[in-house]
Amino acid sequence: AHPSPGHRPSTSADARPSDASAPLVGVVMGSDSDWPVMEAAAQVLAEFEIPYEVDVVSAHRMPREMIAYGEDAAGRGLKAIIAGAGGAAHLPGMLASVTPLPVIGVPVPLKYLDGMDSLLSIVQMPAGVPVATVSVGGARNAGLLAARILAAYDPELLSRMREFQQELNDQATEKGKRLRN
Ligand code: RP5
Repeated sequence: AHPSPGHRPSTSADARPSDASAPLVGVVMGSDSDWPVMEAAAQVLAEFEIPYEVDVVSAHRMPREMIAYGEDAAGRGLKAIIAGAGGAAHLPGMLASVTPLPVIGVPVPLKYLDGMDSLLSIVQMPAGVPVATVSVGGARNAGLLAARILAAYDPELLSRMREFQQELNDQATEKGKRLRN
């Protein structure tokens, strides 16, 4: 069965690289309060039938577990990590500091500052430790970026990505047509 949003498809304990359904993307966040934003990343991974896992790994409230998650991620077979956090959003950067995998950061907007605090905390990384930062609340694009990273090595996924892009093109073309008529 393919993962669906809201469903936790696997845990770090049962994920093994040899398992065909082992997660390829880790979707993590600083708190379950980030889930309403982060759900869109999981949703699009499910649409592309990419196995993923979901977890809360707080940089500040559970630093040891957070470091262990980053250190173990590649060995467990993950190919990319999507990390969302709000406010003093250190999770994506800290994970990037301990994993060789690509990390995609999602700035989660909180009650104050419109997510600018989250954005700047995630995007302004020191040289040598990259985090691919999407827009504030841009979890769907984070999922799509992870899909593209995997698609570069997976012809079948690459062709699904091309179809997806064609659909976007068709939809935009259709909107223009409706406006003109
Ligand atoms: C951050 O603090 C989390 O990523 C979340 O965006 C924010 C608030 O967390 P809660 O107080 O709602 O658990 O670390």
